[in-house]
Amino acid sequence: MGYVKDKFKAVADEQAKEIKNIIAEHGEMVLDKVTIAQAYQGMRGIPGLITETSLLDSNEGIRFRGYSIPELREKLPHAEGGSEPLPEGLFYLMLTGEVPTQENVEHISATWARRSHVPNHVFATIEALPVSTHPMTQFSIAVLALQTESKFAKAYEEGISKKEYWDYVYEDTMTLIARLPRIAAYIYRRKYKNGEHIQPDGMLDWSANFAHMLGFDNHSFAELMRLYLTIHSDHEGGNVSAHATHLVGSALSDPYLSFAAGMTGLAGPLHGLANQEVIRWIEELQENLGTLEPSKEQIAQYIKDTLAAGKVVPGYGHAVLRKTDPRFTAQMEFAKTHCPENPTVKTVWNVYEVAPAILESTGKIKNPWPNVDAHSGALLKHYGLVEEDFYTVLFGVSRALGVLASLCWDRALGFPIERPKSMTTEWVQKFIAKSQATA
Ligand code: HAX
Repeated sequence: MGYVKDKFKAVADEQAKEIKNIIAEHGEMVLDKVTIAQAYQGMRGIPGLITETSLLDSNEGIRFRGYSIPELREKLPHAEGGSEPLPEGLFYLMLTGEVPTQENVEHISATWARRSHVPNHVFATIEALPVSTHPMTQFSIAVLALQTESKFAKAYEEGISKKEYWDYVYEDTMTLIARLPRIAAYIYRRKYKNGEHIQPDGMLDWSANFAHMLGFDNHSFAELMRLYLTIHSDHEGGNVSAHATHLVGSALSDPYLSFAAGMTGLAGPLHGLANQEVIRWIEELQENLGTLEPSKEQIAQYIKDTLAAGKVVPGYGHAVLRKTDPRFTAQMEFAKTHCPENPTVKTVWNVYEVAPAILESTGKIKNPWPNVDAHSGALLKHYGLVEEDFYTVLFGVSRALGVLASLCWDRALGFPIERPKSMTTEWVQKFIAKSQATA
């Protein structure tokens, strides 16, 4: 076994013992009540999942194993000459609970580089799709095509003990993460660069190699990718992509199948596709007004028009967060250092100044503050990655780190198949009548 895998197994065994005790001693403790409104309205706030990799506080934002994003930017190892965290380090942290050393991170970079070869049939599968196919559809299909490589599926078919599930899921996780940048870059170059593909450079870290294969070899863009791939990785367990991966994985579908489910969820406009929608919305605003830097008054009017047309203002609002998303702030800080004069970046900042008050004044939007997707497009456009319908694929590559680390945990902790109870409205009506009769 590799030493990261050994370490994960040791930490997971300890945690499994801990959980056994918790269930034995406190298993009957009630966590919260569940209301009828929650059952109808997206199960908001119902504590019904265990996800070890990160925890979301509605006011403070995400913490990965207890570390906030500013702390991660400082504590996780950086690339030589860089100052942004390497996502390899975050993966190690999510998997083991410990901040990695430079050596740990280099070990993961090297492991992923070694495993990054994508079989030809995956490229052939992508090529079979019309070039016009949305990149997220191509990406999800490519992940499914790669499922032929699943060690878990093979081992399960041959017959393995439950105790070994985690091992094969771990192996699939490492291979899948290693190959995603190559697949994503292939889709990008196929769709937007006349199929002129760029071979991987095994000497680069995971993010810099991805940037290189996309066709961006400058230092500052590689730094953006390191930050981007770190901050989009995980947002505790209840969001659509994480929950879908976890749910499908609970049926013992292998990591490829489970991750593909997560990606089809990420492709929704209320979730990951919002990053594409945000930049389109901003560019429409610029186009309609005939200026790259509309005034705050013009922006305010445009927001009101968007709301009046019955549309959402993309990049704003969140099901859990109630303050500015620290992932937005991290990108804003990056932009202040690298491209403070970019007009689209400045427009993003001006939207941030006027949108919350307008959204709040509707009286119904619970969180008027920006989320992660409000900023990313402007940064990517600045560096020349202008094809916004590719943006959610970048998000997807990053999201693999969190949801697949969690899948390793799910199997290491022996979590069972997920099966919450559902009701019909007739059942709810009878329940209300019965409760009122006994009251
Ligand atoms: N613009 C306009 N209306 C909004 C809104 C926004 N940005 N955010 C919420 N609302 C509306 C909702 O549509 C809902 O309206 P109805 O009652 O008429 O149905 C009402 O306000 C209450 O919604 P909420 O409780 O505040 O928000 P939800 O938890 O239901 O939804 C969403 C959370 C993120 C889906 C929502 O805020 C939204 O649609 N935002 C815009 C899309 C977006 O940015 N999505 C990305 C979220 C982050 C993420 O997952 N990234 O991948």
